[in-house]
Amino acid sequence: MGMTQWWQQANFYQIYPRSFLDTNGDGIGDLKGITRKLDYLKDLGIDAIWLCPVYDSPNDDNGYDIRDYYRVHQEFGSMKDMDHLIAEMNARNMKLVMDLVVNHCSDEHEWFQKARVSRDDPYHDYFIWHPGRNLDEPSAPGSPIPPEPNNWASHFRGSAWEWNEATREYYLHLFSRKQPDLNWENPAVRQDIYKMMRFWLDKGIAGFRMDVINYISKDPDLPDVPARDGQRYVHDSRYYANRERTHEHLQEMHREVLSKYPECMTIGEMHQTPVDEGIRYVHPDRRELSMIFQFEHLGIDNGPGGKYDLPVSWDLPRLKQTLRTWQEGLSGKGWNSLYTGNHDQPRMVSRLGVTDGKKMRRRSAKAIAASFLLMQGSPFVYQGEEIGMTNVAFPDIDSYRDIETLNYYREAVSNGLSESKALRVVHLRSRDNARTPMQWSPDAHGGFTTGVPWISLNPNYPDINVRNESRESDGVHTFYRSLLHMRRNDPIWTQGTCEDLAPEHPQIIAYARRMEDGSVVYVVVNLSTRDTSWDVPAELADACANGSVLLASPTSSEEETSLTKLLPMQVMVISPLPSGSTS
Ligand code: TEU
Ligand code: CA
Repeated sequence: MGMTQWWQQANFYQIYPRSFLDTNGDGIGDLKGITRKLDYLKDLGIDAIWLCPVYDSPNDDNGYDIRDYYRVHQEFGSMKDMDHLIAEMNARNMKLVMDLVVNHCSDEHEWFQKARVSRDDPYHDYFIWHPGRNLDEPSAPGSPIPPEPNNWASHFRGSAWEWNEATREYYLHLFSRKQPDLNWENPAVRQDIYKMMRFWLDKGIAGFRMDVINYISKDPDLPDVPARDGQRYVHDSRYYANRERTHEHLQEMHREVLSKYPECMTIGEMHQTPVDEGIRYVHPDRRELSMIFQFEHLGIDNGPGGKYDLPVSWDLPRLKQTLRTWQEGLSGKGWNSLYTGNHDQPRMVSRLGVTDGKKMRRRSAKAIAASFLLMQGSPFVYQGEEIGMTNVAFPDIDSYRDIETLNYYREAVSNGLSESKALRVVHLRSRDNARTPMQWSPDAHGGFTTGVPWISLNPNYPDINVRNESRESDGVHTFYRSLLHMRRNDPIWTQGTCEDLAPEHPQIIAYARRMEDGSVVYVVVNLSTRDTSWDVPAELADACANGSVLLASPTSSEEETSLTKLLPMQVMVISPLPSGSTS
């Protein structure tokens, strides 16, 4: 793969700014709050931050609907605060990765405001329009509104098309109706986006996380997708995900922008993307992206109806197979990212772990971290994971804020699901599970705000918070900190390949990270709530007898542990070298 890049060795941390830290008492996290916590992040072992959108926005989708790409939303602070944040990060040798949301913008963006008025406006062609089903020309003013052009569903429910009376056309929105999709076939759109990217890169940011970037090209025929269980609008990414044109657009973006900033990194959000397609985005010869977020491992407990279906029991061999597919598939061909959650996902500790009882919650959070974040790739820690924050179960729907959650609930109830059943699904699957404020301390509102938080805290904050999890030796924060520092201290964690040592075992994740020179480290996790035993491979038994333990949970001072009979959620990271020797 050639020389190691900074982003291959970096530990990343994702910040959802609205919920991180509020410094002026308005109940909304802000840029000053992030600056204030840089030392906290540095100490945790973080090298770079992915910051979710902080641009000016009407907040229909909490900032993923951008009104002005060149302005900081006033509720987060000012451009001065942004420059200050970047300067303070530079002073600590930390890098900032901004969210690039260019599949769509807000309907309140100047482009759309102009576009929607007249078909003759130059901005009209910045968006994707259609006069209606089977029509080539807009129908006469005053005539009935024609049916939608096709049966595509919006990700946030209902049709992906919204009628615009002024031009007698529909516009496409894969997300909310306040997020019109941009027309990437128009070169002027692309040039405006590149200009905006240069503006931010010139400010000194280190790169971009690219929101739904694999959706930017749509099939120009806009065909119906096959009907499913009598649904009026259907989800089917076939006609807008991973199209050949998307790769062409990304190569152009690389030529015109990214190649001019050789240190910069990019990571594309890639739903619906199998590994062979993933390679095409990240293979260095193709000059598209540095890495991608794949989502296959996050679907393992989805019910048959997808994300908003009740979770089903998950299967460890299947999960390992997914992880292996990506580890082996990208090996030598591109770079992986490692992560277990983000601002759209329920908390992984609530999905794969046990969250009642302090001891098992802590062990579950650590077992999950060791299972996923020690493979090959760059780890991304989502805020709160480092203290084992869990899902929340607010007692009524009015406590929820997320558009996707509220639309799901409304539709489910109107389709006849009882309110209590719909709320149960929300508890398990809502994006707000990840968006409750960061729990800093046992003080009021978890130390997040002195005012009224924009969304309530998880009521478990007096127990689960940074203060408790970092002061106690078996705290989750203590473990994450050790793990992240360990990763940074030995190039084997960056460069070593990943070999699955127990593919079929129903409870154990065990893998070896190997270098060409023969050096090796081992990761062993019992990712289950029961004791288990296994046939320890000879090389690993040897390493355990003669080498050293680099990281463990529980630690030997907490409980007696062994490698052959593993306790629930036990973690052992083992080097064949005796302690004190350097590799
Ligand atoms: O998410 C893309 C996306 O497809 C998710 O909305 C998905 O539907 C679900 O939440 C996860 O299963 C990105 C952003 O991460 C998300 O916050 C935005 O709402 C969305 O794009 C639109 O910009
Ligand atoms: Ca604030």
